Amino acid sequence: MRSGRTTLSKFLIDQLHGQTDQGQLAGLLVDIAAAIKAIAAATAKGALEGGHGYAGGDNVHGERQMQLDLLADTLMIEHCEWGGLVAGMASEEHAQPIGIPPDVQRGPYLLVFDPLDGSSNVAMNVAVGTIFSVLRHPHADAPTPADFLQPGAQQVAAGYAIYGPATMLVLTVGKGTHGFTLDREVGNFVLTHPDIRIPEDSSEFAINTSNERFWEPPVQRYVAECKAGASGIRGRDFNMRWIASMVADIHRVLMRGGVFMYPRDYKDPGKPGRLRLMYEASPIALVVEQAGGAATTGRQRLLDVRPESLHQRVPVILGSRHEVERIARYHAEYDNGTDKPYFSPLFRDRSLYRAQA
Ligand code: AFP
Repeated sequence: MRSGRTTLSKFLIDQLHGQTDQGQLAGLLVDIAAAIKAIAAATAKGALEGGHGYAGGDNVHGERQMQLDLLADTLMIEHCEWGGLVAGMASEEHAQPIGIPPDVQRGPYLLVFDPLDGSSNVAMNVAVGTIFSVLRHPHADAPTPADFLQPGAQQVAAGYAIYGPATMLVLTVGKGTHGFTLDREVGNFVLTHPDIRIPEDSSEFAINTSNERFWEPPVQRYVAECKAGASGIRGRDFNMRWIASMVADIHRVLMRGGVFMYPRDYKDPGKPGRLRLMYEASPIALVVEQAGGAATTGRQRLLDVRPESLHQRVPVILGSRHEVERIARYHAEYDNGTDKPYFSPLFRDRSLYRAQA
């Protein structure tokens, strides 16, 4: 690594050295970082400019769109569409992929993003974030929606920004996970958290326990064992955190370990999970795996899930490797009927719980 402060650009020159698309991938990540700086500036204004309220409509998922959702979405598009580096983009805020302007050269990448994750928390001044995923565009023609439907393992880069007390950018290009802090005076992202490693063991879990009655038995079993603490089979006390802003919950897991769960539940049987595969689960799964953690639906490695649609939802369990492996084992034991009689047979056989991830 070069001497002095390592800025994002310097870091990318070193990380991507020798890669044939070094300049292009670095260029796109720098464009994304520029968008993130602009979104950071907008979120930091708080209510001062009156732009933090409800935008007056719903997005494609029927969720209330906040003014900042729309602004962040526009900023991502504007910063990334002109560089000749993307062939198309897809955003949580758009039903269909976003084309690039007709007079701009098509680039080799597809960019998928959630412009402002956790935006329902903005009014409470809770940390929010941006999540992004970079895929290779598989051919030279204009992309079709099907071109975006690549499993997370094929991502060439992924990451997130967190707009907290400090703005941080955490990313991976498949060579570890690295964190940068925005130096606001200078306007640079500076490498402050090289090679983040998630501890393999942890005594902290994050889940919205108000949904407990809707969870599948393996998740109920895991959380019940954590809550039993030192007097239960885990033999130690666990702590719980839930910020309800995925990026903030994930950032804590990266910084000190833990397991984050938004599992399958039957609150709304039509949805196999709350979080979206392509611009929430897959990019975060790559970041977590590259930091030594694990990421699963409970029944399948998240990075192996092949998307069937752009806005597909998926169960998400990720973080400290040994805890995630335990939860995956509980799912397997439940599915093949070898788990302890933790729940009554009547409960076990409910068909809703038998659906596959
Ligand atoms: P918003 O972007 O609509 O605020 O949703 C954020 C989120 O998808 C994710 O960041 C949280 O983990 C999750 O919602 C929290 O959901 P609950 O309110 O159901 O706990």
